[in-house]
Amino acid sequence: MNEIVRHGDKAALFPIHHLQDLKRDVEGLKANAELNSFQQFIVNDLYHLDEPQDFGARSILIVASPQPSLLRLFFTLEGKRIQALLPASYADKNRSHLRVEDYLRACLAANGRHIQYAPRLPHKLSAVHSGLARYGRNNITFVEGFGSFLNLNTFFTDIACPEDPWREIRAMDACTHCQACQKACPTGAIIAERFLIDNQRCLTYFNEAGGEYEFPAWMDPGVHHTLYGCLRCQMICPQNQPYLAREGGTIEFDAAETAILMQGKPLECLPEGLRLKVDGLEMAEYLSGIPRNLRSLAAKTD
Ligand code: B12
Ligand code: SF4
Ligand code: SF4
Repeated sequence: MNEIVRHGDKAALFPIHHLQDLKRDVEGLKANAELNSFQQFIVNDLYHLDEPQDFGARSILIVASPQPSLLRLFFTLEGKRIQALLPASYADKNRSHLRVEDYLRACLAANGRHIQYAPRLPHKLSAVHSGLARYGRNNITFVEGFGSFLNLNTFFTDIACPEDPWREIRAMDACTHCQACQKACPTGAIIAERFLIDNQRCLTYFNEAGGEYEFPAWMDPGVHHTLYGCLRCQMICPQNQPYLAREGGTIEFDAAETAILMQGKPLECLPEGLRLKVDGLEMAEYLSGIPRNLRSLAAKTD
């Protein structure tokens, strides 16, 4: 834990037997909540709640790594300079667990202990049960000192867990009399009647999708503000106000680079300079949707 704090992260550890409780939660959700097809896919196919076979796991470690709030990207399309925000957590999405794994392995190797990345555990549910985080009404989790601007990573470990921090899931007290995120959600994904959002209305669900998908007809063209992802329910949240000013910087894509990105080609087809820039932002998996998203942003600022 000292090592984790030394690296600027926060974490909690809970005994492996709570995997059964996570399973029960998920079964309860399946039985009691009306899940849309994407939620059914997540709970049935994406989650993987079995113990690793390679070593005797004794606990689950959940690590929160703080991120800046956003990055400001600029593109030049048909002579016009367009701003596209990027939630900064995307730019560290796949690397954050490697960084955490690196420093943890170095520290644990001396004690003969193991860790194994567990990307298919429900991160938010684990973080909230462990006491590390609380749910917000926007269904994103908040960690004290970080707000909701963070990446969560879970790991199986064979570290003994002398204390059991497990608790019932809770929303932030601040949500009791607040509906700011619900009102700010541009697509009506945050619902007044129930806590679980309709993730098939979340702007992110649409703008992370591949270029073969168009935005639905019901979506207001004015909603777009990011290259992908969405910041509305996080930026409006009073609990995030102390962290908003911590931006990750500005990155410019000139007219030639924008023109190449507008072709929607994969990473390996990009010239080296642009490839490095795209890779640095972990944008590779979203390249095919970028032409659609940039066109929508350009149309908006007309
Ligand atoms: C699939 C996915 C998506 C999908 C679906 C999101 C969704 N809300 O279902 C899409 C592509 C839309 C998406 C969007 C985003 N995502 Co995402 N996503 C995931 C992923 C892979 C699984 C999420 C999931 O389990 N959904 C299924 C639902 C059922 O689970 P849940 O949201 O936890 O729902 C629980 C609550 O509703 C609770 N509940 C129900 N009733 C009640 C009542 C009360 C009172 C309480 C307290 C709780 C409660 O029970 C449910 C679970 O049992 C995780 C990574 C992972 N492996 O966990 C990242 C993850 C959740 N995403 C993340 C992020 C950052 C985002 C975005 C902010 C990206 C952006 N736009 O910038 C948005 C946020 C959208 C939102 N409001 O949720 C981060 C969250 C970090 C954080 N601070 O919490 C994660 C953890 C990735 C990571 N490694 O860091 N995401
Ligand atoms: S905006 Fe208000 S209701 Fe939404 S997560 Fe933040 S405190 Fe909770
Ligand atoms: S990320 Fe955007 S679209 Fe999704 S719930 Fe939050 S405000 Fe709504």
